Amino acid sequence: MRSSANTPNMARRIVILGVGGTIAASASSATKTHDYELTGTLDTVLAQVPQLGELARIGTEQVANVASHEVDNAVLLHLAKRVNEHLADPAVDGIVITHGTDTLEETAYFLHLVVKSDKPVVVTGAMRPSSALSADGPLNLYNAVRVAIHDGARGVGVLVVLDERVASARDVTKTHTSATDAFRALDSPELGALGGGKVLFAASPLRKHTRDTCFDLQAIQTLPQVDIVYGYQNGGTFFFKAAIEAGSRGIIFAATGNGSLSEAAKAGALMARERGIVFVRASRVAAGAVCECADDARYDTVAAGTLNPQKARVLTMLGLAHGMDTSALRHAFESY
Ligand code: DAS
Repeated sequence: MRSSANTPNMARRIVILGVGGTIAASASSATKTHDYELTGTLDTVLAQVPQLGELARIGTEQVANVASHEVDNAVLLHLAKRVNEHLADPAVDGIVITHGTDTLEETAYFLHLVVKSDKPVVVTGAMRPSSALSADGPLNLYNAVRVAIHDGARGVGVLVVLDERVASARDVTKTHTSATDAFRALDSPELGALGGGKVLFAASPLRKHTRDTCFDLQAIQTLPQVDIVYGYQNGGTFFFKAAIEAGSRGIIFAATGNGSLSEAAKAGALMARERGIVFVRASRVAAGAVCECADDARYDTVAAGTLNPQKARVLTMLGLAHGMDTSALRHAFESY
């Protein structure tokens, strides 16, 4: 493991962007770790971690204040724009984002694909509300800033820091509804860890990200509608029809196993492709890749590889926004 630049650095300026989530929430008692409300703001969170001022010079902006299951494409685009604007400022050395954990991985992967800078971008949150016994938010935020001031966080894309783990936004996913170590990378090594007062980087992402992607938000104002249909026994075609009728430009099928297409899903794929709608085979299984197979040629579908359905949706939205067809999307799923 290599480690360096672990010391506080008051020459560095880190901007913390608040989006909301449990880190800013509170419940009616200290023993209640569910059924809480978003009562605070980024300022409330910062007040719990005065030690941040010993790590770097801190700037703040409340970009939104919502539970992350309410984050929509408009919030996503606004956040990404603000991240790029802050990073273009030579006086800013890195960004930390506080975000709800439910859809944190989607926002982090979106930023991983559209941020145009080598400067560190670290996303964090909390599994327990700020009012809880052993609330995890304050230490997660402190650690996120420690990672953001570390030289090893430059040029490695967007990082997710929770529970003393450092993971790539490409690979990390929420694996537990309540445990503080919910965020894990299931198909690749985590990039590092925090321990013994240090940030220890151990790996680098291999796929393209940030400055090396073809995605440029300056060219787009909105993201196309892409929806996820879940696979299960006895599933029919009506969810595919509903997505098509609702105006989806892409359908992600969270299929069983290795992206298996049931007869109903094959009919859904044919209906979609006849209308020019992209159809991506992902999997409801937590780990492992959905591999390209003969059905992709038969039904003109795209295999999601190791992207889970919610991240496949993010990549498909960006691909469609940049005019990609099925074949270009296949390439994107291999590259990003
Ligand atoms: N309230 C949920 C959210 O905003 C959960 C959380 O943040 O942990 O995503």
